[in-house]
This record gives sequence, C-alpha cells and structure tokens, in this order.
Amino acid sequence: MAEEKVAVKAAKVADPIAATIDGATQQMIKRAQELGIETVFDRAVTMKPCNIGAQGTCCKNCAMGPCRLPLPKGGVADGDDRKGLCGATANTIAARNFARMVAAGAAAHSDHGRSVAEVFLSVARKETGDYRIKDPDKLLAIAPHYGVATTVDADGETRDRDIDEIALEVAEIAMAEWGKPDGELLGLKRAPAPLYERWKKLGELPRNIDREIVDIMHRTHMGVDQDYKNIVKQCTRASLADGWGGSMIATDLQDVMFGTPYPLQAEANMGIMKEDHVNIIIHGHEPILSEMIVAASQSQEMIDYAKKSGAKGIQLGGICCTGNEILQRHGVPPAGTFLQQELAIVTGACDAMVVDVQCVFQNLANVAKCFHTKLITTHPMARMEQDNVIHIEFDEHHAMEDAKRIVTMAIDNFNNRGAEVMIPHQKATQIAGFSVESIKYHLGGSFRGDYYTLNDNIINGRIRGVAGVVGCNNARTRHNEAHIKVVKELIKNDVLVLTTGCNGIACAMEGLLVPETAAVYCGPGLKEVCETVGIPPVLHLGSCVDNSRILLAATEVVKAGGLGKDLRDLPVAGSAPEWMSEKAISIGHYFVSSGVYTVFGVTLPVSGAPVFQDYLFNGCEKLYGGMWDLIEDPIEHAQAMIAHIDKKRKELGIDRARERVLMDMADRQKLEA
Ligand code: BF8
Repeated sequence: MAEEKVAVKAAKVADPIAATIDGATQQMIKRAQELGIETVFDRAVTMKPCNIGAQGTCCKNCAMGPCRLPLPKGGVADGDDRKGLCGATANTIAARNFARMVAAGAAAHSDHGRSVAEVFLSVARKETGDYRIKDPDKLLAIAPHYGVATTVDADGETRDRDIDEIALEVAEIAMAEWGKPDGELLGLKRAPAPLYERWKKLGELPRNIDREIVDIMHRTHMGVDQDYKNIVKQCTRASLADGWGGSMIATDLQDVMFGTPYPLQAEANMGIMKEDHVNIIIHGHEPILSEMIVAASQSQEMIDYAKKSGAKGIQLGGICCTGNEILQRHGVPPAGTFLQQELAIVTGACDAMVVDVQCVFQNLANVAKCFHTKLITTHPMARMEQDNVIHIEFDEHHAMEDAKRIVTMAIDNFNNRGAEVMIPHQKATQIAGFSVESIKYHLGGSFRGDYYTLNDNIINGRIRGVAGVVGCNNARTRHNEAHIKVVKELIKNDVLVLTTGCNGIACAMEGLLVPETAAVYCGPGLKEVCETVGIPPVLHLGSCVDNSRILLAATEVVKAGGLGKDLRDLPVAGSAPEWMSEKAISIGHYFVSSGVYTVFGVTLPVSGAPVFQDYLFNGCEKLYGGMWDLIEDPIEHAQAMIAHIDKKRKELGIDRARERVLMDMADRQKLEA
C-alpha cells in the first residue's frame, strides 16, 4: 500500500530576532521552540489583537451587547452617529473602558499598598517577629505627612516621642486611607501647593482610596455616567488615589520596614542564574514575601542544606517588580523583565519559581510541566488552575517559616534537574537603588544634600530636563527595543532619566545603569554632570509603586527653587514605551493630572473615539498642564518629550541657558521672581 502522506501544517512561531533585541532572550526563545514549548512570543504571532477592542470602542458592560463601534473607514469628520443599543456614544464607551483600566490599575497598586500597611500594623502591634522597623529615620521623616507628631511637649520641654508609639499611629492612620468616611487623602498635600489647589478647584481631590475605585465601577455601569469629561474627572481622582495614595504608602512603609534604598551594584539578565547553585526565581510584586525569601536563603541553615544537597549555594533572581524590590534593597539581580518569565524556566536551571500577584503568566504552569521546576503560588488572591502548581499560602504571622519551606522545596528539587540545563551567558552590571533621599545625598553630599545641584544644572543647561521612563514590555512590539531607543535618545540630548519597573530592568540588561554609560551615550552636558557626581545618566528608582518616588523627586525639584512653583512648570516628561498593564494607565493618568506630558508607545485603546482621544491628548493640558500622547516610533517619541522639555525651558526663560550662559545667584533670583 502506498504510504499515505499527511500534510502537517507547521505551527507558526516567533522569529527570535524580530521578537527581542536581547541575545539571551533570543537564545531562549529558540531553545523553547526546539523543545516544542510555546511562549508568549509565539502566541503573539498566532493571535491577532481584536481591532475593535484595540480602539477602545467595544462595550460589554451589559448583556444587550457587546456593542461594537469600530471607527468607520472614512473617519468621523462629517459626524459621528455611532451608538450602542442604549445610545452610548463611542466617546462614552471608550472613556468607560479607559476608566475601568484606571480602576484596575489603581486597585492593583493600592491593594499591594494595603498588604504592606497591614504588615506594618502587625509590626507596630508587635504581632510578628519576622518583620521590624529597619529604617526609623524614614518613619520619622514620613510621620508628619500622616499627621503624626514625632515630638511631644511636656513640662516646658520638647521630647522625642517613642518610636513604637509613632509607628502605631502611622500604621493606623495609613490603614484608614483606604476607607475613611470623611476628608481627603493625606498624601495630596505632599504635592506643591499650587498643584494641590488646582485639584481642589477642579473638585478632584480623592476622598479615600477604595471609594474612588468603587466609584469608577459604579459610574461605568450601564446607564450611569454618559459624559466622557466627567468620567475623566473620576479617572483623575482614582489615579491620584494610586500615585499620591496607595503607591506612595506602599513605598513609604516598605522603606520603613525593609530599608530606604541606597545605590548598590548588582547584575541583570538570565546569565545571573548559576548551573551549580539552587536557582530560585521570585516573581510578582509584593516585597512582603520576597524580603523573607531573601532572608531565608541567606540563613546559614539554608546555605548548609543547599551544600549538603550538592549545590554550591543558593542563587536568587527576580522577575518583574518584586525583582526590583529585592534588587534595590539587597542587590538581588533581576533575571529578566516581564517577557522573560517563561524563559527563565526554559533554562532548565530554575529549581523553583515563586510568584505572588500581578504580571504572572498562567502559561508558566505549562512551561514548568516540561521541566523539573516547582511553580509555587503564595497569595490567596492569585492561584492557578493547573495541577502541577503548588500553593503555599504566605502569612506575615509565620513569614519566615513559610519562606524556609519554599527555599527547602527548591533545594530538594536541585537534584531533580534533567541534563537539559542551558543558561545564557548574557548579564550586565548595574548600579540600582536610587531614591529621593539618595539622590539628595549624591547631589549634595551629607553636608549640603539637596536638589539645588540638580536645579542649577538644569538652569545652566547642562541637564536639559528630566524624564521618567517606566513600564512594561508588550509582546506586540520588539522586546526592549523601544525602551532602549527612547532612553538612549533622551540621554544623548542631555535629559536625565529616572526609571522604574521593567524599563529599569531593560536598561540594566543593556548596561545603561552604570556611570561609565555617560561617556558613551550622553550629550556633553549630562556627561559632565554624571562624571562629576559619579552617577549613571539613568537612575533606577525601583518598582512600579515607586513611581511615587518620581512624583516626590519632582516635588523636591520644585522646592529647591528656580524652576517654577508647580510640577507643570518643570522641564520634565513621562514615558511608557512598551506598556501593556492596566497599572500603566493609572500611572499615566496620575502623571498627566499631576502636570506631566506623558507619552505611551505601542497603542492606546482610545483611537476609536477621536473626540475623547483629543480630550486626553489636548484638553487635559488646559486642566492639568500635563496631557497624554501616543507615539509608536521610539525616536519620535523621545523627540516629542524633548520638545515639551524645551517648551517648558522657554516658559521658564532658561532656554538660552542651553548655550551655557553662566548663571549667578542674582540670575537665579530673577528666575525665581
Ligand atoms: O508593576 S512594569 S510588566 S512588572 S506592570 Fe508588570 Fe509592567 Fe513590568 Fe511591575 Ni509595572
């Protein structure tokens, strides 16, 4: 019988070179494909995004829909009569969808903050011995922002208050920020006074964190808010409740409990994994868990146990923002960005991957099945349905016990590796761990630590401006390419970059986070400043909740004088070149409503509603001084930020200083006036 020929259609897979600029990632994508393991890069090739969803004009908020309102081919210049069954316009639908993204993003950041505040409350009540106040100076520094006195007057004398008493009061007041019935969020007053007054005048001061998020879910329910401008107002309240609320509280209290970051040296990329060590990858966001795993894996007991099992030691690596948290405080190296999570397992050397919340692919379980890797979920809110996933619920009351159980499980798994270990050699050195406090010290030393030096250099034109470049990777665009191009273009043009999130990891992998970068990539002014002060031109400020550090650093710049009275006056801009998460939308909107021009790359789900889009891109500027933008091309993206920075320099009257006019004190006072 003639052999029957069966035509097998080859599965479409990603081209590794087109998928990422990073050599280690290319190598691991290729390896996964050779082993028949599908990753996000392959799925991005085989699954097209929904065109109507991408435009933001699919309404599925009731069962009469989903109502789909794609932008007509000829546009809507001659009128727009598109409507859902209830009559909702494209603007209403896109604004509602946008607002729900803000709500989800603000919820994710703020719930992280809530978990941190709960642990801090346990510490203050002395209910846990595993966590403690590591940075009492930070507690004393933040206490007044929570309305807590640090001294007490008695018998005509002023005495320092007991630190435990202060901690308890701060903890209780912080917890109340999520649900207090009256008043407004306390963090808002940390903004420059004119900015606070503007929010107040606009009637946009958030009341409490949870309420603003619930409010969005209510007003975007079928048949409630039908005015896109009014919906944007609520986006502002909820996003401010994130940036100046939940995220800021998370950063504050994490610093108090785990230490305020100061610069340290580490490495980055998958090459940090070691074949002869037990490799534990920590992935997710909340440092409550990762702090304990760091402590457990550094304990002599665990190191001895690893050695007894034939390993030379324990190597921790981070993925995503929990990686940034343990990087900035302990120098634990990130093994990769959001898009490399599956690939860390594909090395065959990942003995355990421990995840908590946010940015965790469910496909990790499918990849882990192909190797010996133990995939461990730890958060009651974030479990996986696959049966190879182990759940060890983490609780701050027995935190160290849980952490040791996890580390022991990884060590026990070391000898179960197959022969298939392949760790890419790529890794880069980085200096991370910058904070509002450490920048102060770096710029002025312990004698004159402040932001004057930065302001002076912005005024004299050596530094053209400051950019916050942050956010995710997105499999719809080449991994890390836009991140790196945007940052390089900015520093080439003398713009100092502050980074967080996966942009920080991308910059580290590219070797941009070392002072030596200045000589290679920076314009002459920024190069001179970096070389004098000894800092990299790209300062890693931590995780995505640490975007609150960017808000406070910008506020310090205003306070130092000479550059206006409000964040909207500053020569600064924001960017998320490869965003994907709803958290990025919340961050983007609190940047915008705090007065910052903010450019996103890839896509923005508002293009199907041109009037609403125009309101975000232009209308917001009149309200806040900041506005949204979408520019896919990374060079144009960076150039638009630079143009905005130059516009602000001109408004401040310092545009000519770029020609290096030396400013003396009298000139500065004139600017101040
Ligand atoms: O909070 S940058 S991919 S890891 S969402 Fe996620 Fe985006 Fe990375 Fe951090 Ni932020």
